[in-house]
Amino acid sequence: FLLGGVLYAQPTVRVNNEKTTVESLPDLLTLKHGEPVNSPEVWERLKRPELLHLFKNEVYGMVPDGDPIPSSIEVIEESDAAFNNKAHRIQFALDFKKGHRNLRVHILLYLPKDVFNPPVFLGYNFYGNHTVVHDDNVLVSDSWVRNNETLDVYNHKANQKSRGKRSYRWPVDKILQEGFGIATVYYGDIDPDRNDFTDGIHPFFYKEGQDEPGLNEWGSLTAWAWGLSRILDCLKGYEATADSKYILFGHSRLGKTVLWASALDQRFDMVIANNSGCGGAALFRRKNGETIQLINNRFPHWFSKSFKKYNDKEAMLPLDQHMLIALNAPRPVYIASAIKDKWADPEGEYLSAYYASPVYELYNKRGLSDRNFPDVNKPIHQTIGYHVRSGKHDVTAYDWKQFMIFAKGHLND
Ligand code: GTR
Repeated sequence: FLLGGVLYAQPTVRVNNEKTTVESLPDLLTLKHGEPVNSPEVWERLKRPELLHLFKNEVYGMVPDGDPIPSSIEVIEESDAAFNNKAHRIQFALDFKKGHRNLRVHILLYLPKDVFNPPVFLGYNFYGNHTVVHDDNVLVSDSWVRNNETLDVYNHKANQKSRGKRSYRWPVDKILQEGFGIATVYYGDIDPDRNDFTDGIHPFFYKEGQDEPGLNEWGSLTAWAWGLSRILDCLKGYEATADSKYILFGHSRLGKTVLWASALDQRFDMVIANNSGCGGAALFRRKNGETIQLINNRFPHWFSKSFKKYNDKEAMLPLDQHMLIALNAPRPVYIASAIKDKWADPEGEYLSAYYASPVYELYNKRGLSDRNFPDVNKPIHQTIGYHVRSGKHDVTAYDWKQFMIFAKGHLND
C-alpha cells in the first residue's frame, strides 16, 4: 500500500524456511471498527489508546489503580571528581514506603562537567550499579541478585568482587566524553527477577488479602517499565538534569522493558532496544527462536497471566510487536540485533521496525523503507534506526558507537 509516497509491502510475514506459514499482521492503520487511521490526530486520539489497552490487557499487564505510593528521594553521595575529575557522580536513594514495607532504589548518575542539562542515557543494569564502572564509590545494592560465578555473585547478594565486571558493556568514559550523561539502576531494586510476587514493588499495590497480581495486572516487565518512569520523575526533579533529553536504553529483557516503558510514558525522548527479541522488537507471529510458550514457561513472572492464553496461539493475538514500536512514534527509536542471536530472531526484529514505519510516515518522519533484511554492520539511521551487527547476544563497543551517532543525529527531532 502507498502512504506518504512510500510503498509498503503487504504486512505478511514468512517464517521458518521449509514449513513456511504466512499469517497476516494486524493492521496498524485501521481502527477496530474498520475506519482508517489517516492522520496523527486519529492515531493519537483513537488508535494509540486502543493499542495501549491491548498491550496492557493481553501482554504485559497493567499497573493497578490506586493512590500513588509514598516515596522520597535523596542525594546520598556525590562527587565532582569522578572519572579523573572530568565528571560529576550523583547517587540518589529513591525510597518507597507503605506500612512497614520499604523499597530502596539506588540511582547512579554521571554527568560531564562542562555541559549543563546534557542529554542522558538511562538504562537498567543486570547485576548492580557497582558492576557497571570501575569506581569504588559506587554503592552496592542490598537487593536479591541472580547468582553468577563469573561475577562472583553467590547467595543472591551483590558484593565488592563484582565491581566493574560489566564495564565492557558500559563505555561510560566515552559516553561522557561525547557530552552525554548516563544514569543506571539495578533492575532488581524495583523487582527481583524471579517468580516471586511477594518482593519488589508489586506488594505495595496489593488490595487487602491480595498476594499476587490479578489476571491482567502487571508482571515484572511492566514493573520495571513503571520503575523507569519513577526514576525519570526523580531525574527531572534534579536541577542539573531537569531539562535534559532522555534516551532510554536496554539490552535483552531490559530491551523489552524499554520499548514498553517508552510506549507508556511519552516523556522519554528516544528509545534504544538492543537484542530485545521475543516480547521486545521481534514479531511474535514468526515463531522464530524464542516463542510465547517458551518465554512464558521459562519466565512465568515477566508478562501478565492473561498472556499465557496465547501460548502456541500466536495467530489469535490481536496485536504484534510492530505495534509496540509504533507506540513510540514520532519519537526516534533504534532497534539493534546481532546476527548470531538467533534466539531473538534478528529478522523478526527488523520486520517489526519496518512494519511500524507507516505510523512514522503519518508524521512525515522516515522509518525503514526496505522490506529486505539489511547487510550485517550496515546501520540505518532514519527516525527509526536499525542495525544487525556481527557476533552474538551482547552489548558491544560497536553498538554504543551507533547509539551515540543515532542519539546525536536525532536530539532535535
Ligand atoms: C533469555 C531470554 C530472552 C532474553 C535474555 C536476556 O534467557 O530467553 O528473552 O531476555 O534471556 O534477557 O538476557
